[in-house]
Amino acid sequence: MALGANMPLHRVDVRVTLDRALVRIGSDPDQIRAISRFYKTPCFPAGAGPDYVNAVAVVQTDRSPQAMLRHLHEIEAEFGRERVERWGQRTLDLDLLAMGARILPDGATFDDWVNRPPQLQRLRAPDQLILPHPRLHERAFVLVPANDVAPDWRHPVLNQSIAEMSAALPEAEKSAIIPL
Ligand code: PH2
Ligand code: MG
Ligand code: MG
Repeated sequence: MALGANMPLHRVDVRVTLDRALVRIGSDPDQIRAISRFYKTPCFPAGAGPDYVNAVAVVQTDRSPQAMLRHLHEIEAEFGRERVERWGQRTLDLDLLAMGARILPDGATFDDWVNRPPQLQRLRAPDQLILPHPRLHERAFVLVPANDVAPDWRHPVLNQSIAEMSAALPEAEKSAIIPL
């Protein structure tokens, strides 16, 4: 799963927010297996807001994908997240990136979201859970931290590892992702 924040909560540094969120995410019955370094990353889309701090964690859970998504939304709410504007500023954003090799809801819907042009992506967020996350393979702020914790995980549709997808990113995008 991915963590991101670009707005302090009660004047608390976003790195502290991520630390606290990780404690919460790893609380019983779930377990955190690995945490990436924290990275300073330029906001996407460029200019839409302050830089983010991003990280990726591997979580061991028995929850279903739907239940995990609801759980992550609850934690976002506990950390002051208000869903006002898509891609706006957030105190905490928790994204489910993948669960093993699951493709949800199905390959055709996954393909549809992967191939959707950016203007349409902006217009409407998926109303159902899509796994793997349809933008995972193209975002340096996800792939670079993911490469710290799961370089060998293979994308079940694209059949490439995190290490391969990360290596395929344009150099300029990769070098903008700064370890903290
Ligand atoms: N998340 C977004 C929108 N833009 N940019 C960066 N750098 N990192 C993010 O986590 C991020 C973003 C929506 O979830
Ligand atoms: Mg996000
Ligand atoms: Mg999100």
